Amino acid sequence: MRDLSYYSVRMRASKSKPHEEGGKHISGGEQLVLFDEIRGAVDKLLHKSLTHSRGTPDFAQIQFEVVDEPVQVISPLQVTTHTTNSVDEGQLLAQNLLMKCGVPFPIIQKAYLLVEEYAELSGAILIDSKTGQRLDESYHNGKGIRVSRMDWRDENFKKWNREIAANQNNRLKEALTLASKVSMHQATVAELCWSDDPDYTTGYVASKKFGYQRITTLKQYGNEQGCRIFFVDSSEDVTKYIDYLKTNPVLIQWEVNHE
Ligand code: WAQ
Ligand code: MG
Ligand code: MG
Ligand code: MG
Repeated sequence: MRDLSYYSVRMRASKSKPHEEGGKHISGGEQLVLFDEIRGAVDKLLHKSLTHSRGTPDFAQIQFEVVDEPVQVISPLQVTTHTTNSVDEGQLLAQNLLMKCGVPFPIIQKAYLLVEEYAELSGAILIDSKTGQRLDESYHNGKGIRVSRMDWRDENFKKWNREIAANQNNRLKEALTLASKVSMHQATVAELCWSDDPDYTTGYVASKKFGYQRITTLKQYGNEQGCRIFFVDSSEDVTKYIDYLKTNPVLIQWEVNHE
């Protein structure tokens, strides 16, 4: 009988040492595929790890495991692109969008201090949207929470891309997949992200209410400092929230006729 289970395939690559020994994070990736697609997924992730603008790794780990939980299928967030002309303009817009999502300005300021303090993360920082306190410090040696077990089937993504985005870009696919999974959870107030890849300056603010708001200049070209922050409603159970981020399998699917 054909195996219809999904498999989570994950990669992490670093330089100098493995992540847990303090090595520099180079690249990570996660996919959710059928058994027959595991080889292709491993190949893709291997290629991603070996050809990265943050450098050549000397440690990498790729693993797969079967996923037992039922896969939840959700729509992608709606995408809006803001073309900005400077980092200042981009950052100001990001802060305004976060405030619209309900994150008070002093908390946003605290978040930016945390980003500078924890420049070398491979996951996301979780911040209490009311107090600015970091919520994930006791997990993963403070390296941040890595959202996993999510994907967007190629065919459906390509259809969406053709009709909506016209922007053949794997990075957008990965980020929108992650942001859609993260914003689905009621504990997420908003997400702020830009890449740690020196050659990519576009980032976004995402939320269930306002969708995926891309901003083209959130940092200077050449800068290797990235950011991924989830502003969290801490009246929710944070341990359960982290478990959702790491283990709940989610597939993105765009329906042509949905509203
Ligand atoms: N879970 C949690 N945090 C992650 C994950 C993950 N699966 N993947 C990356 N991060 C964190 C980690 O700290 C990285 O250093 C940081 O985010 C940046 O990751 O055109 O490419 O993969 O619309 O470099 C956004 C805009 C691009 C895309 C984001 O992030 C677009 C990007 P990167
Ligand atoms: Mg990525
Ligand atoms: Mg990166
Ligand atoms: Mg679970």
